[in-house]
Amino acid sequence: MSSKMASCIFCKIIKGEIPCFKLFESEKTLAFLDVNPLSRGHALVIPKFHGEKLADIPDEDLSEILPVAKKLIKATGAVEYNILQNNGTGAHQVVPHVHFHMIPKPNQQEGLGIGWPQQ
Ligand code: DGP
Repeated sequence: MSSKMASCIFCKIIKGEIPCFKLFESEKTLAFLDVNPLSRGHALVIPKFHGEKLADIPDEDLSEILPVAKKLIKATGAVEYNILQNNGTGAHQVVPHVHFHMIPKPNQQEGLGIGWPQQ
């Protein structure tokens, strides 16, 4: 394991060393609530493969990302939303492990209810 991986906060979440509110997990993909949400339901969908930028991730490790983001946004009930992915500090990337933000427009989360956490 590289030292970058060992110190990566999202790799630690994947390994269960740091807690998260998990929304979806498969062999290649994890989705969980953002600790600092921009709106209720703000989630992160990440490949388990460690890479800093989108171009570092093999295509097969990205295959579930958008379908999972789509499922999550449907679960929130929001009709307007942003799917956002930052690459590089100049592009506002803070955590150096590829992640896609799924950000429902505030006050459109009528679907948030049973099974969806309060934030
Ligand atoms: P970015 O600027 O695209 O790198 O966004 C990183 C996001 O990651 C930011 O919205 C906060 C979130 N985040 C950082 N650390 C943690 C953590 O330990 N747990 C969770 N759930 N989210 C985190």
